[in-house]
Amino acid sequence: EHFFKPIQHTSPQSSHNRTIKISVIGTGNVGMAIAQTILTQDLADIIALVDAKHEKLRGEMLDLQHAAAFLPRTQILASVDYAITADSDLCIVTAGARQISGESRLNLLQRNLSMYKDIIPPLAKYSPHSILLIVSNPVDVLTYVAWKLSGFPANRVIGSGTNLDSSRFRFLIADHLDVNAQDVQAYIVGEHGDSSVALWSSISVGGVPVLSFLEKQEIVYEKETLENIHKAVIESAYEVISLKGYTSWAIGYSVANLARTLLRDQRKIHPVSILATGFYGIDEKEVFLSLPAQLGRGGVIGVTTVHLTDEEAQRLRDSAKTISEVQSQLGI
Ligand code: 6V0
Repeated sequence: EHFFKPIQHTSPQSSHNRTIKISVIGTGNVGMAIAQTILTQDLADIIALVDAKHEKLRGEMLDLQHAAAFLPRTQILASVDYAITADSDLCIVTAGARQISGESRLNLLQRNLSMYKDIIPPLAKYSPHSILLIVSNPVDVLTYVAWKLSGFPANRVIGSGTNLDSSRFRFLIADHLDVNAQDVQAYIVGEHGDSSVALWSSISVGGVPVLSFLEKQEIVYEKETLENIHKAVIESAYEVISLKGYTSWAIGYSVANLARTLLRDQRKIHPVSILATGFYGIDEKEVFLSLPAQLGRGGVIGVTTVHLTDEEAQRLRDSAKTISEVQSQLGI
């Protein structure tokens, strides 16, 4: 019982309101950018942070809590114990091992796999109805790993995939054409990173389809420009990492945007990593890669039937095969 009572209560305090809880696993650069964007955008009532490093975790929690006077009221929890994630609506996993110089990608993946064996089962146990949103790299394979380790239905396991690549693409097209990036529709699909596939025919600005316009006018030069923009997208992560050491703000906003669509049932279409078997001729049994998917409160609602050229479809199927081969070496 508190001595100081600033409020004289007129109704019993209720705790039965439906709360939205988001857990963020891994409080490195990426996890904290996501947590802080979610906080400022008022997307959750409770944010639970989990990391393996106790001091760092407590430091991040206190630092965010100290901003309470300027933010929507959100309870911020932090612990190395997964019990604090109980009853999450959404679990976002950004924990990842750092690549040791000279280390192969497969070895890095093996280390992330063993990390995921410590992370995913307790998350699934404490929040059996949650949606899992995977961010750690290689995101497509780790989304598959999370699906396997959680036992969740595939519609509730999503990788952030090419959502970020697509927003980089939209920014660069907007910058080139001097328009607002929100008026640019453009999708990059497939594997997150080097072998991603830009869907040229999906590009439109304010409803004007760019490719068919250029083809009608026979403007070859501009098509090359678009291809160079896709190359720039692929290079942009490397560029940011070489300049500042890591990427954080754009992935923070892009994941917060996914959280909003999922938890507020916005039914928006996002290019994210989902179980891709059966779409666009992909016949590998258990492969996750990014396709334009409609998302809502239940997770993945469906996949849009965008037009793919034969070459684009072939590149998607090649990526599926590569990912599947990597997965077969994991032994899970
Ligand atoms: P970071 O700053 O090294 O943070 C990683 C965090 O994970 C650290 O705080 C670690 O303590 C923590 N961690 C390590 N092991 C465990 C464990 N077993 N349990 C809990 N926490 C643990 O890395 P950063 O935040 O920069 O990147 C995180 C991951 O996101 C990496 O795999 C990146 O490659 C990936 N990204 C994915 C992107 C995408 O578009 N999908 C974009 C950017 C980064």
